Amino acid sequence: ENKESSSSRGALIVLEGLDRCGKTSQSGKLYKYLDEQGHSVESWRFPDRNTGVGQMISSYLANKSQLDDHAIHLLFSANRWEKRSLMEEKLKSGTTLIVDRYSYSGVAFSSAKGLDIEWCKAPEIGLLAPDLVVYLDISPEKAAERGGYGDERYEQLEFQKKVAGSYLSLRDSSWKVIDATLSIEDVEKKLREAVLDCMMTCHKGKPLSQ
Ligand code: DGP
Ligand code: NA
Ligand code: NA
Repeated sequence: ENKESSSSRGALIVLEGLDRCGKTSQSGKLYKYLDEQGHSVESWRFPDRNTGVGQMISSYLANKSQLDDHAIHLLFSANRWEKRSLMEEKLKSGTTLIVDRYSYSGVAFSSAKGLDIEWCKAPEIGLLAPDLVVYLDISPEKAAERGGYGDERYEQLEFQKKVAGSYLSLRDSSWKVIDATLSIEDVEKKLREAVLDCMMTCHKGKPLSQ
């Protein structure tokens, strides 16, 4: 049984957190659960490395190219902008999107480099506002212990400490914070509860705000 009526819109669910917080595997579990429940749902992630802009970002993250901090910031933002109309289309047609990283990553990672926070926020204005932001909370030290970091540019303890500080300053009361050091099953359960709750609200006709 499909639980959504054709007139109700999908929810924009964003997962945020430090590298190695478990976001990506939790997004996958959440997607599988909602899909099996009969919801129209898609799993997205930013950066989307498949576009032309995404390939420039990917090369930068792999340390294969160098870019000015402002320039890469704008590319990350452009990567979200190039998906905006499709995102709106999906949501309006009733598909819920689970998005692994969004504008908060943009602001948290770039402001951690010392860029002005208001400057960092500016290119994000006009992107669709999430219905729910879930922050998977883990200390930078604990995250670093998890199977070690890969070779990508930002996966270093000292930098992740700065990112954690930036995220903390961005958090507001609308964020749902989940302790990412709980068992995988417990995180999954808490995430499901938060998301199902949000989806009910969206389906009651809450507008798609910006
Ligand atoms: P991921 O594919 O989720 O591992 O993300 C790749 C890396 O890029 C990760 O260290 C987080 C970082 N990142 C994600 N989005 C942004 C963004 O918008 N701006 C900046 N500066 N970094 C970002
Ligand atoms: Na990563
Ligand atoms: Na990730």
